[in-house]
Amino acid sequence: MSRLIIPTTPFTDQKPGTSGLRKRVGMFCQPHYLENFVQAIFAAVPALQGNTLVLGGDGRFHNEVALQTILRMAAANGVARVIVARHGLLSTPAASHLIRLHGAAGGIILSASHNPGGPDGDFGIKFNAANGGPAPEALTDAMYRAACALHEYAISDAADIDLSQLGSHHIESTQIEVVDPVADYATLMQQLFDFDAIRDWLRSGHRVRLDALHAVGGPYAVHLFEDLLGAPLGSVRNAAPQPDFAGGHPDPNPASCPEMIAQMLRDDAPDFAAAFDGDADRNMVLGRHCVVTPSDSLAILAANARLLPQFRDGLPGVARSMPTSQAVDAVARTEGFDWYETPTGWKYFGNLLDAGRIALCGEESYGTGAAHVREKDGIWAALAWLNLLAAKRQSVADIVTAHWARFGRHAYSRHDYEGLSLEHGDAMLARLRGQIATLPGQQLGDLRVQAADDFAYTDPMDGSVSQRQGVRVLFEGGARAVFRLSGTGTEGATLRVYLERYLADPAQHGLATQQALAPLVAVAGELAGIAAISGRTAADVVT
Ligand code: VG1
Ligand code: CO
Repeated sequence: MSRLIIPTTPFTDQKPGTSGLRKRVGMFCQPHYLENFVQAIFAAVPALQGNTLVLGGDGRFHNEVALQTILRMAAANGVARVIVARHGLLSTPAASHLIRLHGAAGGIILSASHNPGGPDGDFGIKFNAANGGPAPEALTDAMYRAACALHEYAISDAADIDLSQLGSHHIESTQIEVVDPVADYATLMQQLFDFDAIRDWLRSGHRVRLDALHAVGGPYAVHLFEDLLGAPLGSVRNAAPQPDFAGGHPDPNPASCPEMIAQMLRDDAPDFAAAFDGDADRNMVLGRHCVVTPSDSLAILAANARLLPQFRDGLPGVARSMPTSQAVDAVARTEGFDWYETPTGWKYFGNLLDAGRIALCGEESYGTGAAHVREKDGIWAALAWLNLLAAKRQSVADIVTAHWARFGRHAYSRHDYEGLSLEHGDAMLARLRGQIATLPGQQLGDLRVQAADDFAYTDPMDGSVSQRQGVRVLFEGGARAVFRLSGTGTEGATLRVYLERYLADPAQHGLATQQALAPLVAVAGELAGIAAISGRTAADVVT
């Protein structure tokens, strides 16, 4: 075994987006591409030297090859100990937990989350800091600077480690420990929820369907829902992780899971269903005849927090990403706790969670989580809902309806325009920004603009400022249209249009979402100049 120094030249496109560096697999397979970025991580995080690193991935194509490379690089860069998941399979929330459990200096997670996998799909790498959370902007900026200045990297020429067996190995003087992350994660979940109550609820004839979409959540879901909670075998579908997610899109939303939605709208549907994404941090929650929007899910968990053992003492506060609906704000106002509005991406919740200002947070993009880790957590969210169902003994649909009756309904939808050219995406945002000053007071159809801005966020804990996080147009009566460009895509630009309308009157609560939002969709399309600039007349994905 020896430590090699390999000369290299920088790749100038290694700037992490909303959640790490995501590119096509082919990009990551080219010589030095992964190595350069990993060396940039070591350069930006000197604390890894002599310390512990957690390592794993979502099992997508190229996962294991990349993990073996990172193990050799960790050894050559002086990491004292690497905790790596068996078979290299580590969900994002479980990675966050392992970092915290072992007091690691950080973790590297190989995932492109909900993006498709396989040889022609996407690959990704993200770094989580010592608190277990995604690297904050200052750190990802430092990685990008290091990547742009790189001229060599260090790597050991040691042989591959057998990741299929638990145990301890060495590369150079670095200890490599292969661990079972499922067991540790399950132990954490058992501390947070009333497993006996959920078991009773299941035993009393309720049925559930969990869907891992052939991604990394499968082994976690089988162990928790079937082994520990006693759901019948087969309750977890598509449980075996596959490198190409069986050709599917591991994205838990109604557009990607039509069969699941169709099943849940039937009279003989299970009582509860949930699906998870590629790295098991996202969740979609469904009941019989009921699709719960992520924004409503967050609000409902907040309103019922004291029924969950984890939140027995109440919530200090909650946070949502800016485009997430204002449903949780209404709960916070009524219940008298603080709420925060942060930019898109889980990294902005970290400081608030660390400081104990919030204990629950979420995003409209099927992400919900709490203070037990520093990532959103799909399986946790499903357990939280099951615990709620067991405690309330009501159906999902009844819980949602009762919530709307109490707080009003925030009808909500996201319209994505995918595969736009970068020029068209930028032109739409520029056009929106150009109107901000003149929009307030304008009457657009039956909507009157109250305020408009380009969202900026000042972190209340460290004072860091994040500018240009999305254009918000707020209308009188609580309606909103929000526009931003995706930071996780790997091709062209994706415009995300987030639409929300507040329906106070229970007589309107039964309205179909798209019908309720139709006037807003038209106004938003005009404001961004979607058809004028790109020729598109409808969104590609509506969730
Ligand atoms: C998307 C979502 C965002 C989420 C991010 C990472 O980002 O909108 O809410 O935090 O994905 O989630 P963007 O920039 O494409 O809108 V995951 O589960 O893909 O790591
Ligand atoms: Co994800």
